[in-house]
Amino acid sequence: MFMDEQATKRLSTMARTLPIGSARAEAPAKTTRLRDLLQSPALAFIMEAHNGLSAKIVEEAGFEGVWASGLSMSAALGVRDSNEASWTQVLEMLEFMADATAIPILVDGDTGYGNFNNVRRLVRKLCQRGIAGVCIEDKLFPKTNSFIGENQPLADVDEFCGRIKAGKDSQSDDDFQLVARVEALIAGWGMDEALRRAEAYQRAGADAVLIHSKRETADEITDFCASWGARAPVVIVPTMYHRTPTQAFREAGVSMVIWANHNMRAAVTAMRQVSRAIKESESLTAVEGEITPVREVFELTGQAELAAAEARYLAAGGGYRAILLAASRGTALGPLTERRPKCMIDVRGEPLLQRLIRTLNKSGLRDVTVVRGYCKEAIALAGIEAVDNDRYDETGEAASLACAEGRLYGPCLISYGDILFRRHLLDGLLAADGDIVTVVDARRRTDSSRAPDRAVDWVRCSRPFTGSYLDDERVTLEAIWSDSAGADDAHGEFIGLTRLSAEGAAEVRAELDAMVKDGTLDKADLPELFARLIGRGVAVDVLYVTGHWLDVDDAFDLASLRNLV
Ligand code: SPV
Ligand code: MG
Repeated sequence: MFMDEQATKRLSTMARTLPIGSARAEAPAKTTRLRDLLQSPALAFIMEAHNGLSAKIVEEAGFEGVWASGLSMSAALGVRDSNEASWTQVLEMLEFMADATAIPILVDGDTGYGNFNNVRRLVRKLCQRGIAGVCIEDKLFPKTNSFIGENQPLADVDEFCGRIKAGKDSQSDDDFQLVARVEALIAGWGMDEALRRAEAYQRAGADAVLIHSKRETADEITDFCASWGARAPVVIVPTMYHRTPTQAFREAGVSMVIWANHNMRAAVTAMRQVSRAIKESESLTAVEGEITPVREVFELTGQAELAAAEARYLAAGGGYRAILLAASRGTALGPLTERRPKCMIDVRGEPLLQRLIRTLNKSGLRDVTVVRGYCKEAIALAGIEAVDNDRYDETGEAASLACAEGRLYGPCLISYGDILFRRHLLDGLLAADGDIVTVVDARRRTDSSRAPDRAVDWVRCSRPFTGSYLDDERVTLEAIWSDSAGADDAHGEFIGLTRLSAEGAAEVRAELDAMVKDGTLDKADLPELFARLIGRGVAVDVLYVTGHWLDVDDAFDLASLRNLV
């Protein structure tokens, strides 16, 4: 009985995965998890996937395993389920699926792509690529899908047993699973033949048998299970008899259900709908709200992990992406901004934004995204990525930042596009601890070099600036507000330059999403975004500086900038 063998195998796996003296158990191998799913008395479910993305979605949905369907992988490649895709092309696909997921994959190996020799090589390669098991069917290469035609020829029993033995002898992992698929009912050879074949395949070393039926009811399946008993785990594919309640499979003693092709078919339905809607409307607007946001695709494919790795492995500053908010006109600068946004105002022969980007580049930040809006064509600088906020007239800084949300995967730097700062200030910010760190000018509140009626973004922090050499205590943001009057309780001025780690960027994305949902995004500026973050309990660290930066809001600022630079 297979339960006895199971106990023995389990002991051997424990010996492998728990070295003597080890205090921590390693996660069981994918092969072991598939074996346990097949041998457990509970009914297990695995779900079809046909590439890395769909495999991730299967895992995300909570399934314990993936069925790498031959039909679906072929269809995804645009070919028939008749071995038109070569086995190495399938192997490539499987490698992406195995890399993308932590759950076991049972591969539909069709007939094994030939005779015993092809099965040997297939199993060796599957083990090398981290696949947990293979299912081979007792038909002939090239195969035909079981739901096409009648009286498909079956393999000779002894020849097929040779394929099974060869596969089992070739596995490099003790727990790799070989499932033998019995097509006798599909081919119309009857129940006795199905049982005879299942028995032979189990004796040849198959870890489980898959009994396939194309009837609309599960009678054949339940009859097979009643005669088969518990000789080996039974796997089924209820595509045709989908109306049968799942409880009937439990009661029949089935071990595993394969939901065989439903992600591929769902994708066909969704892709057809979207393609038709876009073709007819010549616009994306109707479908945009109905489909997965690009941001979620980044999340699914692990963009945040890459951003964290960049921070770890690239040289200082090199892992950072800068997002510069440069969508507004700068109306206070009058005719100077008639044909260009204020960030492109000439400052002694060079646009302000170009100077800002040069400072970033010198500190190793070469991945620069500029959010454009007013006179966007005027921002044509080499080496930047442009993202447009075409609603710049009705929206504010937070909405501009949200336009770059696809780039907001940390570590990153957010800056107003109309400020300039000394490089040492940027280097200090890049080196500062914290997931969200913003620069505050402690000197600003007593500065008299600015237009008197100008609104300032004031901040209050956990403690004031001291300037002491010995003072390295953490400072965090406590409040932020705009006011044109002097603010006695402020500790300094928010200058619009902030560093985010990957985690900090995730917090900012979450806040922007919340602002979209509650309808506050369009009108909000950056200080409002920060006020919300701290209101939600997110720590915002402060890096105090005393000067060495400039912003350009009006002619007053521009005059002092031109004098200085
Ligand atoms: C597959 O998913 O490719 C299968 C199952 O082999 S079935 O199409 O039902 O035969
Ligand atoms: Mg198949």
